[in-house]
Amino acid sequence: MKPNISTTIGTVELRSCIYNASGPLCATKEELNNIGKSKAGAIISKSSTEQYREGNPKPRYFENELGSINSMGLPNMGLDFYLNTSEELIQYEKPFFLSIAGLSLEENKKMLSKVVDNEFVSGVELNLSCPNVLGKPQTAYDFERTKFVLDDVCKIKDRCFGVKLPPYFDLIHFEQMAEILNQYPLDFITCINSIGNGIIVDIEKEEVVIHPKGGFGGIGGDYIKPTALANVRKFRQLLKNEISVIGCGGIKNGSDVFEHILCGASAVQVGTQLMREGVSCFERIENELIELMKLKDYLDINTYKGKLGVVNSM
Ligand code: HRO
Repeated sequence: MKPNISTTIGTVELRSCIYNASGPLCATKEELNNIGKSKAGAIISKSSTEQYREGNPKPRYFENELGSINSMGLPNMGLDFYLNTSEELIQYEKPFFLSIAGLSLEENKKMLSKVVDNEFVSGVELNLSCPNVLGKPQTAYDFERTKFVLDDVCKIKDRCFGVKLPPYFDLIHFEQMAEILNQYPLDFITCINSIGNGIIVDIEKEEVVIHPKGGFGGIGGDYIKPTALANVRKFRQLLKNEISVIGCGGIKNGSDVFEHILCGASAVQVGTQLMREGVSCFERIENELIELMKLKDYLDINTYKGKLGVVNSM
């Protein structure tokens, strides 16, 4: 029998647990339609602000064989564009998630109130972790502020709703954040956003590789997989069952998906590899995951989700 890789986030059903990360190749109509036509299990938009944004000056994206660095600065078409596009995306018969990243709490509340009138958006991912807007801190590194934001936005949300988190590195921080998240009716968290404010060096030129912020930017790809897996694992252990964990970070093949699911992910998002390979990556990664599950005699992802073993002491 062919293994089943479907999943459910809140009440939203996905045929495949593999889809795109908010960010790469999901800002324009053409890009969103391409994800719709692909084997991705869902479509998520580039994080949206209320108004159109040009983003940071170029060059603002760079990749090498180990991963990527970006300081895009939230280039997007503005909320109305994504709400208007949502109707045409229903032809693909897969969920459409809207990512929002308002530059203030008021902006996020205003955008969420607008979503209430839209019947085509399946769910909302509130980005609390953009590392690249000058002068704006990553909200989810400020625990009190995160609670303040969730208090407000959870009063407005009317459908599947979750937050995109930055990576944490200290076990106490996982506990503090999980304690906050467990107080709210969230359907999911997505972890992780890029690791903020790294640098990649061009040895020949003896220079950084992107322009904004003197070369500092969010790191993605292979560089961040161990950190992503640790965040998925720790939050799965600490969060109530109603909150699904969506894994993001370093996924480029079927075994990467398998690792994220073993750590507790209910679904996974592909970022850097989507930029490299285009939307055909979804079919390839899906086939690789199915082959691996066949080898291991797993008929669906729930049979191994979160079941990562530990090593006994000698
Ligand atoms: O647009 C960006 O610079 C950006 C965003 Cl919003 C984000 O959430 N994560 C990232 O790596 N880049």
